[in-house]
Amino acid sequence: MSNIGSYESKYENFDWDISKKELEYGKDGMYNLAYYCSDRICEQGHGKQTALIWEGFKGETKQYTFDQVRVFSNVFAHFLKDKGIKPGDRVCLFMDRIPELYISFLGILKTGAIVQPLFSAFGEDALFTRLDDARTKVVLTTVKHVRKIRRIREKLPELSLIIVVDAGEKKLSENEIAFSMETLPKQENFEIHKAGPEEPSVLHYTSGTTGKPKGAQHVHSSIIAQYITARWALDITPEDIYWCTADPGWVTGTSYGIIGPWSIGVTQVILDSGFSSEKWYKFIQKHKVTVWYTAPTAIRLLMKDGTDLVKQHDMSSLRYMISVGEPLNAEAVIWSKDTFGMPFYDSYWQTETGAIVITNFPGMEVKPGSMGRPFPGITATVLDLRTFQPITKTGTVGLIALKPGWPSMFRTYWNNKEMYESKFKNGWYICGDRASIDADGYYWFVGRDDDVINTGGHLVGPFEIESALLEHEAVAESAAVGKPDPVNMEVVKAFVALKPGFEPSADIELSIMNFIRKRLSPLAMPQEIEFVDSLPKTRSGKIMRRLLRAKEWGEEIGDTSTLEND
Ligand code: 6R9
Repeated sequence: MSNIGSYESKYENFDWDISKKELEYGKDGMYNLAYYCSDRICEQGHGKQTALIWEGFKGETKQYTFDQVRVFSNVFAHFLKDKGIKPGDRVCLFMDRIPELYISFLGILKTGAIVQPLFSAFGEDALFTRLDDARTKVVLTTVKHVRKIRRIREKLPELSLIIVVDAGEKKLSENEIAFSMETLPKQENFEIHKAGPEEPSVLHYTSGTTGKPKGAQHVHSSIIAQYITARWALDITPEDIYWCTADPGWVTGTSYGIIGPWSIGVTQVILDSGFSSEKWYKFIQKHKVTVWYTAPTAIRLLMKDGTDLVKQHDMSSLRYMISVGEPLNAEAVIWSKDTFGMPFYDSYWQTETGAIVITNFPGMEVKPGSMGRPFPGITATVLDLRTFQPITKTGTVGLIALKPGWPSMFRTYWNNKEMYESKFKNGWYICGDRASIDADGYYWFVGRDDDVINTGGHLVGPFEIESALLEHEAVAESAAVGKPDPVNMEVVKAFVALKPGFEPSADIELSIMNFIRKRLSPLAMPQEIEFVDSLPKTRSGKIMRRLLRAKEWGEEIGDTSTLEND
C-alpha cells in the first residue's frame, strides 16, 4: 500500500539534505517557502493541476489550479506591498476556511511579512491578547468576523489596517479596505521577497498550562521538515487527493493543510463546515479522498455514529489515514482497521516542533495505542523526571525530549525568550509530555507532563483510563483527572459523556465501574464518575483536562481562550 521504503533503512540513512534536494531548496538563492508551494510547482509544469477543491457549508464549491494559487497569491502580495507592508511585519489571518485564507497565507509570505493565523471563532479577548502580543499591523478578515476586531481596535495602536476580503460593495469603517481576490487585475509576476532560511515565516499561538498564550515563531526553512514528513509520514504523493480536516488556526492546518501538501503539489480538498459523520463520509466519497489526516476527537465521534453509517458510503478511495493532536486510543485503531480495512496511523508533534516528530511510519507495524517511532532525522528520548538524563531502562516513564536542530523547530516564543529557554534541559528540548519507550523503540504516550495523576506515589496516565472507559458501550467521551485525596494525595476521577440513548443513572455507573475494573489496575480505578453532557475542549479538539482538574482542586483555571464552547 505504502510507497515508502522500510522505516529502519530510512532512519539510518537519513539526512535533511534528502529533502532539500527533492525540493531544490535554496536554488537561485530562493528560501521563501511560499515559492515552493506555488511558483515552483508551476515551473515544474504542473500549473494546471488542481491545488484546492473547496466546499462551503451550504455545499457550494470552488476550485483552483496551482497556477491560480500562484497568480492570486501574487494579487495579495502586490496589494499588501502597495499598502506599505514590509518584511517582518505581522499580518493576521482571521477568517473561516475559505479559499482566500489558504491563498493569502502564501501571498503574505511572498512579501516577507510574518503570517499569524488565528481561529475565526476566537472571541474578542482571545483575539486581543494575540494581536497585542504580536504587535500585529494588518488583519485580513471577512464581513462575518470584522466586528470583533472593530470592538478592540482602539486598544491596538499598532493595528493600522483591516482588509475585508469579501466586502464587495459593503460599506466599511475608517481604515478598513474592501478587497476581492477574484476581481482585482491578475498578477502574473511578483518579486518574491528573498527571505533567508532563518527569516521568520509563521507565528502560531499556543496555550500553555499557565499564563498567556505564547507565539511559537517559525522560519522559512521549516519547509524542509514539513515537505519530507508530508511525503513519508503522511505518505502524500502528487497523485493523491488529500484531506486535512484541521483549521489553519491550529498548526496542523498550516504545516499539513498548506505548506507540506502544496510543496508536494498534491490536490487538497477543504470542507468549511462543522462536524457531521455523514457529511464527512459523503465528502470522502464525492472527492475520492485517498489520504486523510484528522484527529482522535473526530475519530471518536465517527465511532459513536457506528460502522453501519460507514458501510453506507463508498470509502474505497481511502489509502492512508493518520491522526494527530491527542492520544489515539487502541480502540480507535482497532475500530478503524475493522471498519475501513486499515488502521489510523498516529503521529505526534507540537506547535513548537512545526512538523511530525514521532509517528507510525507507513509500512511499519502499528502497535495499537503507541504513537510509533521517531521520524528520520529526529533524535528522541525520554528523560528522567528529576535528573533530566536519558532513561536507559525500557518501559520507564519519562519526559519526551528531542535533540534540537531539526529544520521546523520553533526559533523562539515571540517576546518571551525566557519561556523559550525554560524548555531546554541538558541540551534537550523538553516537549512537556510523558511517555515510555518499549524494547522495539515504540513510544507509548502517558499524558501531558501536567496531566499525569500521581496516586499514592504511582503514576497513572489518563490515557489508559479513558481508553478503558471508551470501550464500554454507553461511553461517548471521557476524561480522567486527579482529585485531592487525604491518603493517596490524588485519586482518579472520571468525567463521562454518554452516547445518545443512554441516561446517567446509578445502574450505568455500576456497569461502567464493573467493566473497567477488569481492565485497569486497582490504582487506576476511578473513585468517582461524574456524568457530563460534553467535555471542555480546545478548538483543535483536545480535552482540557486541566480545566476539569483545576475545578477539583479549587484552583485558578488560567487561560481558556481556545476553549471550544466559550
Ligand atoms: C500538532 C499538535 C501538542 C500537544 C502535545 C501532546 C498532544 C499531539 C499527540 C499528542 C498524544 C499524539 N499530542 N499529538 N498526544 N498522541 N499523537 O497537536 O500541536 O496543539 O501544539 O499540541 O498535543 O500533549 O504536546 P499542539
